[in-house]
Amino acid sequence: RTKMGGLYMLDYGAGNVRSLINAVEKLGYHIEMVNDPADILKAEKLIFPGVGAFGSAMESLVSKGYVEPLNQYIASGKPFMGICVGMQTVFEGSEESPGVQGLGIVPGTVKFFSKQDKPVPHMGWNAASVVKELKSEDASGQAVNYSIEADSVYYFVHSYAVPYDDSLREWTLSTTQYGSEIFVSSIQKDNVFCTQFHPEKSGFAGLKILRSFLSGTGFVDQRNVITRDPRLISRDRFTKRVIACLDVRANDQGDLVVTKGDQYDVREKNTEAGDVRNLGKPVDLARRYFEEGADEITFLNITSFRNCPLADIPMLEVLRRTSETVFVPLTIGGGIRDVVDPDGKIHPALEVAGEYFRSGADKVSIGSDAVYATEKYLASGGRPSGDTAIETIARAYGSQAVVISVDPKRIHVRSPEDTPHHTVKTPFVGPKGEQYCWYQCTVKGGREGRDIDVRQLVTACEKMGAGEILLNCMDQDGTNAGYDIALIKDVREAVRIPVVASSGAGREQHFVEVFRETGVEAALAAGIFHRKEVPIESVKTELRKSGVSVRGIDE
Ligand code: 1PR
Repeated sequence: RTKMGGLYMLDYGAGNVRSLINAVEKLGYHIEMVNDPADILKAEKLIFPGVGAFGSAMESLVSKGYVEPLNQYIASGKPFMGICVGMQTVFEGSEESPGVQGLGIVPGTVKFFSKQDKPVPHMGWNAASVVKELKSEDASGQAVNYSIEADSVYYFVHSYAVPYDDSLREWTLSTTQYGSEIFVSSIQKDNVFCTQFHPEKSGFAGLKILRSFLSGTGFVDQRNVITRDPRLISRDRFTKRVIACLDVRANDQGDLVVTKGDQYDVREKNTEAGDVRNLGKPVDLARRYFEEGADEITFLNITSFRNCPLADIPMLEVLRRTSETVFVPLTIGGGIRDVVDPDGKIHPALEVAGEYFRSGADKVSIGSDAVYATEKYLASGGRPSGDTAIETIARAYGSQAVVISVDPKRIHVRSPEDTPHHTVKTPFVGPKGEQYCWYQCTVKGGREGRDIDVRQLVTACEKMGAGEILLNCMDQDGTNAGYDIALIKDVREAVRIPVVASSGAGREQHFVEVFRETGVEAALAAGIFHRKEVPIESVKTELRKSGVSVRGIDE
């Protein structure tokens, strides 16, 4: 391990910084946490990975007495790197938190993305077009672009950004286009380097950027830099995501294994005992999928409804170990709700989620509890109560960190008039030839159906602050027969947040079909990857051939 003295991270405890620590350590550096204002002035290099809302980030800086030393540090010319909200705080303010003053090092205000032409948050992989280059080799040897490359894409997750305009020209290192908006995706001037995207979550391409910051001198002489007009080179290169999902549970011997059901039944049918199907070890499989090009990994702890003490320690350990080798976003689902320890101690869902974020999760996925929250929401005539898991977690960690996992089941009807629920015309006709169905929400891993439909659930959850929908379909799960296109299309049209299609993928063409016909942002599969029937790379090759933009494997 290269010991670089004086590398510090400014953390105020608002989310997943473990991934950044792991990324830095993987690159051979040791990083220390800032514990008090004096540490900031001691630092030789400083990284500020902001998470959560702009206002709470600034409030933490103020209350901890970090603002003054931070300004002093930056003015001293020592290398500074801000990530995501850490970048936003160097501006003057943000529409997210009106009236809250930013550090004001860079002129301009962070603005909300327009939802007119695209889902918000901007969550996924997009390019960063670098607009600065060196006139000649810089004497310091620092690459002006910090290894941001034209043909790579990087992981973004945010609802607010700084729109590009010419007053920002001297600060803008790269711009990114999302829909019709061009925003500043990284800034660089003298010793300041910030990215709106997450290098620690951007695979090998992101690690290169971190390495460039860590190993470089961190200072670029501005007299040596030329800037191009971003509007001439921008185009939207937002990609569709391919997600590998690992259903995890303890087998009958008590070991955590990756399992996979057929329509949610995970027990072997050909053994007398009906053992839990074992498809591998969670940490190893996640690493394999990362290396094979998965854009995201989702873990679902599928038996979490059988009360287990906080925080199902083995699952936390799985996350911690996974985040040491996997540098793409990690989602964890199963058991995100208020839990009661065997000794009666209550842990609110917010605390449970916090444990997962600190262990390396970027998002939590809520299943059963989202159904109960929706029931409560509907019963109160559509008024959010403010105290559900969705709301409390979204408030503290941001909407982008809250995924709703939906486990619907088809209920066939002859005609839409036969049910008060929202129906869809389905090619999967019912036992009596019914051509319509409504999608019933279930809880407890599909064991119990409730009287609400998927449309009710997703629209209510969006209002309560969820940032993404993970849309399963119990009837398709494990069938390899393709996604339920009608269901997915219906949900895609009902909400503005990103939707992940799930259940039923059996071959490459199914991914092409689901993206083309529904417009979803991501498609998830489990069985075909676990059984090595279809490699992730061939899914992406097929998608690319069909004109769907996807991230390549960058190493
Ligand atoms: O209710 O918040 O504790 O969450 C429980 C979570 O566990 C939910 O996200 C629920 O979807 C999941 N879950 C519970 N039981 C099962 C089961 O299979 N018995 N897994 C289960 C559902 C998830 C799917 C699967 C796709 C793709 N499986 O995401 O990975 O259908 O499969 P395929 O590509 O092989 O067709 P809570």
